[in-house]
Amino acid sequence: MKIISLTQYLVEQQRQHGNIPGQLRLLIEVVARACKRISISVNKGALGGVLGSAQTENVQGEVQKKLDIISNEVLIEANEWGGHLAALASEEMDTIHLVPNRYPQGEYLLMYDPLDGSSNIDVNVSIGTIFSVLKKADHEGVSERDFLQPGAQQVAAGYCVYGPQTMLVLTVGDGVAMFTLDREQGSWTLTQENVRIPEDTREFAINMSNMRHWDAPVKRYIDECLAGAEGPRGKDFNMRWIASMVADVHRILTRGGVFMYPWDKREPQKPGKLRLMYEANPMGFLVEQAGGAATNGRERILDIVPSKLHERVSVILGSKNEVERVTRYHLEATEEASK
Ligand code: AHM
Ligand code: MG
Repeated sequence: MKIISLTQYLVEQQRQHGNIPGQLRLLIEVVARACKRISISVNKGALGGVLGSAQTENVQGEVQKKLDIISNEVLIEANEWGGHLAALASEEMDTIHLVPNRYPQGEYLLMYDPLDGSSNIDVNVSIGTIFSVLKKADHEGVSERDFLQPGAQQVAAGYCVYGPQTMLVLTVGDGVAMFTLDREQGSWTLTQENVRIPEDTREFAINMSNMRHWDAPVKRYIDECLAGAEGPRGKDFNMRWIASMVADVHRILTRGGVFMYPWDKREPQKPGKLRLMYEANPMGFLVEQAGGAATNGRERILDIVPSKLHERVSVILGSKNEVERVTRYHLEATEEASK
């Protein structure tokens, strides 16, 4: 097998498509290097004293784990000196983080969920880092408002999954590529290109314990899946729920499926659990680039214009035909209600 490193892949992409200028290449390489460091901490687990709660809460009132905080700091330290960023924003920080004055300011804005799947950290189940990159509009200074661009404007997005293998999955708007961390070499090696999600699937991912709180269209879709070969779909479905979006999306990019974290009645004022900027947008971009679809039940995730940094959203993504079906059920319910 011809070994292609992440650097070589990025350089060749720039040569062929001109879509990875120098600052963006540096940004992606720096994020990938930070993920290697996070991976080392994750792998050490109890031996590194990194498991358990940090006894703090983030801006959304969620208890932070030690590894949430460590990963956030690793990503800040890695990114602030390179001259490629104007600012960054993280699921674990209240407001945006500006590049300190002593460093040059770059063109890009980085958003991330430093360690997704927090509830799985202490039980040794796959977790990950998710990131999204936007270009800052060309004007002096930077504020939170610069970040409030729809996901369709992302210039790059990806995640690193810390599982049996550590993998980096990346899009720069020209398909999806996967890299596996070679631990002996300490390098990222291209292991799959042109990732494609099958349009149809027999596998869904949703937290079934919330069933009684779901909206009617979600219930209709899952009921039909559960009815199996004897039901309206005429086929049996399988279910998976890892409770790490990174791991669930990784499975979908690998073999198809539909992932849903819909709005539900537990906290009706919240549009959903997952965050638009750190989770739904980057995953939506990757899934679309692999031939899948991503909506909030009514509109394409990547078309949503955010109104605040930590905005939440209902998420349905994965195999195209299934996502379209769930979205159709939502639209039919709205039409029915307005009659
Ligand atoms: P986190 O960013 O605090 O880890 O929360 C996001 C995670 C997703 O990875 C996953 O899909 C979801 O929360 C699981 O939620 P639940 O425990 O409600 O099933
Ligand atoms: Mg998360």
